Amino acid sequence: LPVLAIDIGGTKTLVALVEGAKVLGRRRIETDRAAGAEAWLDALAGVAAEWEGRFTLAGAAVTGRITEGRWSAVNPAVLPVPDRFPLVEALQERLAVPVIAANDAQAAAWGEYRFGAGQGLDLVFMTVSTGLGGGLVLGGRLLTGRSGLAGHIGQVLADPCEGSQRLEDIVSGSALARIGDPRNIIAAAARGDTGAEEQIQAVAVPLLRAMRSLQLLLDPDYFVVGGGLGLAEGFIARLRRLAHDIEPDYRPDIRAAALGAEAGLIGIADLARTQRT
Ligand code: BMX
Repeated sequence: LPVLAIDIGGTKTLVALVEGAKVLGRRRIETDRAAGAEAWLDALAGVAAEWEGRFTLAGAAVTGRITEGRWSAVNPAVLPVPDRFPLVEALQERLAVPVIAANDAQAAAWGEYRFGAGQGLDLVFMTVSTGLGGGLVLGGRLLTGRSGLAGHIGQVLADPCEGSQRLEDIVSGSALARIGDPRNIIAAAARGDTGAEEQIQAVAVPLLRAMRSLQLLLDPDYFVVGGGLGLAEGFIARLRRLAHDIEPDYRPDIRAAALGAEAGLIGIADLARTQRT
């Protein structure tokens, strides 16, 4: 039976009916950042009403962390989620079916492992979107960690020896948006504009350095990259080009998310079915 899958990000919310790796129907709404959690859930429940009776389970992949069914922001600048919001309970009230929840990048990592780019292998998923998210599937297991934080690569200090900047402050759609319109910058770089190319490199180089560190820490089979900026034209090709300078054993093998923007939806639907979180 299909699962109602929800993906709440810092910019957009997706609501879908998912069966296996197939998205039977999908709606997109803007995440009204100022409206607050109750309003976000009301909005998505309104959309889900269209499929009432067609699902008996729901899964929510969300930006931020999940601890015992409660939702909190790790970086409120990505989305101002209230502290320890009872997400699972609040969704169960609205949808009247059992609900599971996980971090968005963790869910996407699982989706890619099960149905996408990384089937059966150790993978690190990274989403370069509003923020910078990450998820780890090692030895066939999705790591969520002691308190839901596992995979939060965006929160790692960009330079552990100096300052308190997080990697996400440099590597994310929001970081690029501080310089200019990300769409324009990406298009200009694709045309060969050197200024725009430098601006994208300022994102891509520190991301690749983080991947190199993770390669040494976990030695995964590959890295799967998703997210609006991650999947933008030329971004992964650029990462791969930069990776040529890394010696082969340390070099991350980088792939695009095979499930694209639906990795989180498909992953959380599978987790809901198999109750893995
Ligand atoms: C932030 C953090 C992560 C999330 C990542 C990508 C919050 C609200 N979010 O690092 O939990 O996975 O952003 O999120 O603390 P997105 O909304 O950009 O997809």
